[in-house]
Amino acid sequence: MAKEPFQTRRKFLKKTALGSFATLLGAEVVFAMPKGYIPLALQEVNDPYRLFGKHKDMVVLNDQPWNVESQAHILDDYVTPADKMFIRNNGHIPEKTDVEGWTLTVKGESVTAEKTYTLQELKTKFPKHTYHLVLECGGNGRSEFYPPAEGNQWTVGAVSCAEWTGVRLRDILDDVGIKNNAVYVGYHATDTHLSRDPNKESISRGVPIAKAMEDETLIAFQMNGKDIPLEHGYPLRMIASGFPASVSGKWLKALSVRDKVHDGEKMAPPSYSIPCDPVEPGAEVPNESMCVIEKMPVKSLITYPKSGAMIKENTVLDIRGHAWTGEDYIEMMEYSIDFGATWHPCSLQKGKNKYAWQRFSAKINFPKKGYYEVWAKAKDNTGVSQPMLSPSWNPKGYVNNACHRIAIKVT
Ligand SMILES: Nc1nc2c(c(=O)[nH]1)N[C@H]1C(S)=C(S)[C@@H](COP(=O)(O)O)O[C@H]1N2
Ligand SMILES: [Mo]
Repeated sequence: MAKEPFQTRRKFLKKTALGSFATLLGAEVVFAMPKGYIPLALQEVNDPYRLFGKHKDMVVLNDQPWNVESQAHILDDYVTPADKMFIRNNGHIPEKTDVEGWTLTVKGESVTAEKTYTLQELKTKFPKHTYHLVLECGGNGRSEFYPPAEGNQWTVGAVSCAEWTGVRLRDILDDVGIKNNAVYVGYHATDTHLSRDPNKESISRGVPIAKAMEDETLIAFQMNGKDIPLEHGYPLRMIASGFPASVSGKWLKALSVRDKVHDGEKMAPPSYSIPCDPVEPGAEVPNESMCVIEKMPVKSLITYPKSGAMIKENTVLDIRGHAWTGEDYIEMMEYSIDFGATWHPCSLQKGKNKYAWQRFSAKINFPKKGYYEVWAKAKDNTGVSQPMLSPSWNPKGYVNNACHRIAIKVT
């Protein structure tokens, strides 16, 4: 067990005085679990008050481009507030945004005629819908793969579930008129390529036509009842929950309705792709043997308490968190305090709508003093559950849905 620097402890005490969970538990954070946890003192070097107004426990993974991760214990809200939402960029955030003159153009081989809407037209012409939707980066959990995969070393915090308001992509496509041969809808955005080459797009992905037609696939202009924050796509973005969040294009300017799989930037393998057939860890996989990720796997996160909490013997520990899946819904949630030897049910709520995460909670009694890990495991309505170890090693480190675990010490 690593000793904490004095700094960290002092800051921690300052925080508990503000009435955080620790007073409730009579707890103090004494160690870090799981791997990848960054002590408070180091995070504060980032000066978070300067950074997009994000919560001070957010972790900056990269600033060229900006990639900022949340953490399990700050994702406790049922509706993720803007300040606790991870940021994932492939290029530079647009510097100038002309909202007054903002338009969305729908084009491509499979539209009957190209059509352009102003922002105002979009907001007034079509019915508005609000959904509570998970956005999870395909690379969330990458840091746990061995051999390591290159890329942002997300631990567990590249996930959010905010309320998104907008119009259905389907309603727009119906209004434009699309041909029977439509296969895919690709997005085009205004962020700048890392090289600053104006002729290059930083990312231009999209969804198969069936996904584009779903009720919950939105062209959104509000998040949690307000304008979308700039770093999350202001003034317009696509939201297609259930797929890797890379399909949810921010700063949306155009859509291409394609008669083939969209071939935009970062559409083709190895981007957002995994081996079509399982490979051994460390294998080299040619692009032809990689398949683009669609549905995201069953997953869950313990959001309370924070890993490393200490409790007194004979006290009940309340845990809670969220569970979600790329399709259908979570039917059962279980926890273990003996490394998976025995499992016990959690109570589990329904989500507000499809693709919303679902709240779970449990009351845990520990049999005696000592060190414990609480593990959580979700199961969907088709009987598919989460693996306990990082599954299906893949060269780019995507879709790790291993059980989340936190450390607890009973004294
Ligand atoms: N235009 C644009 N859209 C984008 C990206 C981007 O770099 N540019 N990143 C994608 C990726 S990889 C993810 S995980 C999500 C992250 O959304 P957030 O930053 O709002 O959390 O946005 C997606 N949409
Ligand atoms: Mo992502």
